Amino acid sequence: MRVTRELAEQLGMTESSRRAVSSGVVYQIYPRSFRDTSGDGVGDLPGIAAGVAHLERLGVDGVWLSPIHPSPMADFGYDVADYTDVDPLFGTLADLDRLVAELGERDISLLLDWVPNHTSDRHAWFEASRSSRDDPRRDWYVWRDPAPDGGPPNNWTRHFADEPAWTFDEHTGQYYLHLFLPQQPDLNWANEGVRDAMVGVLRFWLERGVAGFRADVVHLIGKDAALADDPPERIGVPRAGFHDEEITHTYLGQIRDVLDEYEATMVGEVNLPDAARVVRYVGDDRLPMAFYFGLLYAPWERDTWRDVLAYAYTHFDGADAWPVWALGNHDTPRQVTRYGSLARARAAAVVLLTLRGTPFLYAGEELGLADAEVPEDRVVDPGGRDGCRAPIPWDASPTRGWPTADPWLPWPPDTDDHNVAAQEADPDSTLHLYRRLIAARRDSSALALGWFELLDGTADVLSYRRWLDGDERHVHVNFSDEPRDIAAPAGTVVVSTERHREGAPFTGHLGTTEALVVRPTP
Ligand code: TEU
Repeated sequence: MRVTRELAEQLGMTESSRRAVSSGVVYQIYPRSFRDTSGDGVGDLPGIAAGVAHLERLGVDGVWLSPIHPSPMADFGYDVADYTDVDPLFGTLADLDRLVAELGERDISLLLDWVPNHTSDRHAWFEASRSSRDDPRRDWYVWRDPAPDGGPPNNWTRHFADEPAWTFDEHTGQYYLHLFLPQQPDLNWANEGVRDAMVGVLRFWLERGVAGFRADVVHLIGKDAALADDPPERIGVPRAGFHDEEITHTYLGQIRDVLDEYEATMVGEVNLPDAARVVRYVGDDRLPMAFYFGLLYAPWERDTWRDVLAYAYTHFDGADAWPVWALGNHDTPRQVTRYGSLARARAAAVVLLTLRGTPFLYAGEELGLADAEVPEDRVVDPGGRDGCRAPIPWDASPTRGWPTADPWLPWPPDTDDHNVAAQEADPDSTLHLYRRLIAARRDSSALALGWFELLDGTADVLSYRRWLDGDERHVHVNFSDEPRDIAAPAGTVVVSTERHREGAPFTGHLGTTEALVVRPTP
């Protein structure tokens, strides 16, 4: 739902919230896996353009692309070697321009992935930086002398392995910091040249008509100059889960000024477990919005979901911040795999698409995909995340609508039923459930913009209401694998995981793992 300035004013929304809401429902594409046109078994930009009709029918308002820039692919694009170009694997700048136009014609905006914390070790900035201690780019990265024993400068642990976050550079005799792979050196945001260069990167893409960005691990960019040791209980814990420095908010202020010039948006990946910390990254002088991953990491348990929602809204509503929710992404096993059943994944989708906050979908979840089983000899990701990155099946043919039957990763399971064409043909499919949910959200100001309040519900059933002015919806989710009857206000079923119930009166009965949206009787 697009929110004009006038409507935002009427509703008393902050500018940050208005811009966040305006991106509606966002669909994440992992470009390697969406659709291939070149025949090399890796998805590409013309492939995404060929798939826009699917996005339009789904009804999404925005698309976020995981990185498409030139990269040695040590972390599959999250190691950027050039921020202002497109990797030939994915196509050309002209392909990107065409995609922006194709999406724009359908009123879908494009968000790129901006990776501000680190570059590739093959980026020209890092090659210069490591060439000599006197190079003007030396200070663009975080270099430190060895500890007195010759070991790393502090006890920080990197991601993806229980190893130091430092690599020694023989040539210049110092260590450089990398919170992720050694091929992903951390930039030094304390250096003004780095900040200006990154602003230049944002401008480059905003000038080309991009609507905004997803900012990769943006909470990591500020570093305390002392780089003090972690306390003993944190040794071995990668920093991305707790690193939280005040100075980052100042850097985000400079970023926000640029976004504001273009009326652009940004969603920060602030991977902190405490919503109270995450909201501090959101506001009119910092990020327009930030992911909150409380539900992404929650097991399929009614009490846990209830607690996460209660705590999150206390902090987000309390700070007048608009949350961003996701149940899947390219780093996390898919919902069907995590919860252990398609029925639960479908019920979870009802929650995702009826929350207060912007929902992000991960390509393939609308098809009910599970993770691919990746045999050992085909494992490619250093972080063990290949399963959720399997290619999207477009039909049931041997090549699943791709030019090759053997793409870069194995297919997900059950592609006979779980492909775009088959799901399209079956009105009871997960794809149609997602479409009905997105349409219901668009049709109801209570669902799109309204307030959130938990209702009492019965054990095993999560119940909440959304409302705005005269519009109201109730959501009931049966977390148990048996039917449940609850005492709830009567109304009409608007959307259900059991399609045959839609349009019928709601009397408090919920089938096995059923989730539904009710318009209460006034
Ligand atoms: O992810 C950050 C992050 O915290 C993840 O490493 C996550 O904790 C892990 O994957 C769980 O298995 C972002 C990107 O989404 C990820 O793909 C990149 O690898 C990472 O940053 C480095 O850029």
